[in-house]
Amino acid sequence: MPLFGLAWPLGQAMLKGMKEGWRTPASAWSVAGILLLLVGLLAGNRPVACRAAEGGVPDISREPSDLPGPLPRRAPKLVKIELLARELEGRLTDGATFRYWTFNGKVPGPFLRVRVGDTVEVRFRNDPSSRMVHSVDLHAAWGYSGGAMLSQTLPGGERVFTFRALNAGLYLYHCGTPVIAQHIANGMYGLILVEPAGGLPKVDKEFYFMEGEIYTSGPFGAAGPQEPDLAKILERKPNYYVFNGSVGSLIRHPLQARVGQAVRIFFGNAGPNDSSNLHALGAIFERIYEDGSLATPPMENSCSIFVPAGGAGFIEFVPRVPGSYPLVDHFFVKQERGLGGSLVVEGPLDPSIIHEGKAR
Ligand SMILES: [Cu+2]
Repeated sequence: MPLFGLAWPLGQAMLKGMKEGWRTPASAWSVAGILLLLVGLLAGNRPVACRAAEGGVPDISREPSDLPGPLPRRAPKLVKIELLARELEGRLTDGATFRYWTFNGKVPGPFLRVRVGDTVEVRFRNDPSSRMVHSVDLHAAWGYSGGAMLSQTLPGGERVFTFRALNAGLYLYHCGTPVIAQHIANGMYGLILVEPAGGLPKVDKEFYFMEGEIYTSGPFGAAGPQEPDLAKILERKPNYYVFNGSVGSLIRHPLQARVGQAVRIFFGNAGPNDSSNLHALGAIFERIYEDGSLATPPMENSCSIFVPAGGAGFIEFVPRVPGSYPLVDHFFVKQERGLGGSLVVEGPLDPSIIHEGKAR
């Protein structure tokens, strides 16, 4: 069985690590926990017995303006974060649903915002209705697989761990439960920003969205409830590419700004397999923070940002011309598989920047 074939070596590696001494009472996965995790993995591939009605399925996509604002200037402090693993049927596209695995019921999970030096207490719960073990691996945390070793949680359970945010930057977080690629593909990802001591430069508008792949039992466009398809994940053959978890989410809820406003977009690529080449047709990104790094000066003036699978980055620019800017991955075939969004800019047009016809 291919699934067990993957899970078994992972379990063995964990047991080996425990024997070699990195185990502490607070950090170890118990042998019983690993066995339950494997049971959960196997159970997770069974057909779903109970489905939500097609008409009443929730929209799991987070709106791109749904993120907390900049932190006030302050000294490092204790910050408490709550994450809830929830599995739920959601709208994938018109006429099709998908059984998502989420943080807090939305894709991506909440935008987490802390300051460098903060102590971050993470309370991780797995909803009683879940059928899988879940966890969280925050790339902003040092050690213990970013907390994944401290947060493997059975349905109905709760774990708490605490880390100190040592390195400023923008980082991915994701479920760290094997088969990790499946937990990511099903929707368990988000971003955490560790602000530098002085914060980021002030802008007028901030947005947050992520690209991801979805692997469904039926082909692209198939109607009805769709099951996650692990075999297609392993073959790297996604049926869908999406922004914020579902087809058309950033068209129904576009990014909105005005001419002359300073805009910042926090962008992550969940993958789990493919890299991303974010581009907005007709826009030029004026500052590009590749790999989410705040330790080096941003690159200036580029039309796209490259984000590897599991990476994050952000861009800043001032829209100069009103209109609708399609948000795409310049690997354009993805647009034929569901990807797409829109930045809508309102305001006056300066025809000296662009106009139809001969130069005036
Ligand atoms: Cu998970």
